[in-house]
Amino acid sequence: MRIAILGGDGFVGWPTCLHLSAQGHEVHIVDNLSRRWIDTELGVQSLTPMDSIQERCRIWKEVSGEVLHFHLLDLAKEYERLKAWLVDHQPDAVIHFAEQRAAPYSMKTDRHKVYTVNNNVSATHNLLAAMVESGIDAHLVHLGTMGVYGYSSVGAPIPEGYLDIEIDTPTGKKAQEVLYPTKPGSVYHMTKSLDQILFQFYAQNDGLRITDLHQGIVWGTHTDQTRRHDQLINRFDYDGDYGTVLNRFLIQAAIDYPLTVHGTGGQTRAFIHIQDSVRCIELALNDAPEAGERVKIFNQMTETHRVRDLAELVAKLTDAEVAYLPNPRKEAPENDLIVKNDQFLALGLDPTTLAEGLLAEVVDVAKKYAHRIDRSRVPAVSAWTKDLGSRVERDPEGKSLKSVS
Ligand code: NAD
Ligand code: USQ
Repeated sequence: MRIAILGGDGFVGWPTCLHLSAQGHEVHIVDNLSRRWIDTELGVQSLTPMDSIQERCRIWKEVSGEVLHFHLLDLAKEYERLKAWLVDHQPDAVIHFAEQRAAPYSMKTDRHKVYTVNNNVSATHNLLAAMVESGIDAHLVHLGTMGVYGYSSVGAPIPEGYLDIEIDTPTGKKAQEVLYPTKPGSVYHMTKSLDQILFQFYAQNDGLRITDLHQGIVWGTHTDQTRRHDQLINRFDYDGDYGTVLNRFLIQAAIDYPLTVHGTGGQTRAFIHIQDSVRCIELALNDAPEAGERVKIFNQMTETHRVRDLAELVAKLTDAEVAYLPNPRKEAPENDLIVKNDQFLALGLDPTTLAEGLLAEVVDVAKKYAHRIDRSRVPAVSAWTKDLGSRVERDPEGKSLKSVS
């Protein structure tokens, strides 16, 4: 297949490009490199030394003999170029990662809220309109999030996108299928909820073939392909805005920094290893809906864990200390989460679980590059509201942060 990978320079996008290229697909990376600019804005860098995208593509050609094509294009701001690109390249599939993906970044200031909504919603809508207008017949696979559902403890498993309900009508009860109600917990997660409505409209109105992957928190760093050469290494975010919880605990353990549990750590979240993430995308690509079919929605996760249990697990493995800190986010102190992922299991996903070997691999990568870590950027200081912000202090050593009683 000829596959356009939008956002292919990112944390999930890059290993996906390598995985699909290794399978013989013709891969085109489309990215505006905004994520690299955001590192500059925040004054942080990936734990791992990332080469330029052009250099990464050159190394992949040397290692595998396969060509990766790179196109610098902003989906949100360059609608006409995007449309012309689709007409010129006629991809069979489009994988859409190209959004601002950090909840803390999206809540930093009003400017960051506006940027996240403008970037993410415009990117998705421009793509949909351009796909219709260009007349290409491509399967669109979008990376959405488990966070569209919210994390309430309803006690029943979260289904894969749709909920069967009964409504009362004057002539009796009628069955209906609706999108599972959204309850986003940040401006970023809200943009993914808005994306869902855009997909529903374009599937029903224009017959676009769309798959939306509601992904959990991705952890790990290496895949089979990124291990093939030092310069193919994936990005690894550790800072308080872009670092995600399990990866952060692992690097914190590696640099002897207390594990930063927010609140009581009672939040339960869905997780997936990066190797499974790229495999799921491959499975979804090969299971495209027909034109006129409703949007296919998969829950792309393999297990759920409570944040404090993860901290205890990492602490046990590495002798790290655990710090219970004021939570900068507005979120339930405790929640349960049961999630269905039957569709991927039926398609052949063999889940990678939180094996000690894989956890240790991330700690080893972090130790190797520990000299690149700026400890002052570890604390999560972006607050959901001003009063929460006043409780959060930045301390490079993580020692004097106020603890929650
Ligand atoms: P990332 O920030 O590392 O990568 C996103 C890429 O998209 C970057 O290379 C960025 O430059 C590019 N991009 C952003 N806006 C663009 C635009 N307007 N035009 C062109 N390119 C643009 O993020 P990631 O961790 O790789 O996540 C990829 C996708 O998966 C995101 O949509 C995210 O919401 C979703 N997701 C990620 C996780 C996770 O844990 N990382 C979990 C669930 C879902
Ligand atoms: N947390 C801590 N300590 C930390 C960092 C986070 O306790 O040092 C807590 C947070 O308060 C939250 C949970 O861990 O309760 C998860 O936070 P996170 O930053 O790991 O994940 P989140 O903000 O939800 O976002 C990440 C990705 C996003 C993706 C989402 C999937 O950045 O792109 O959509 O995971 S999900 O969480 O399933 O919605």
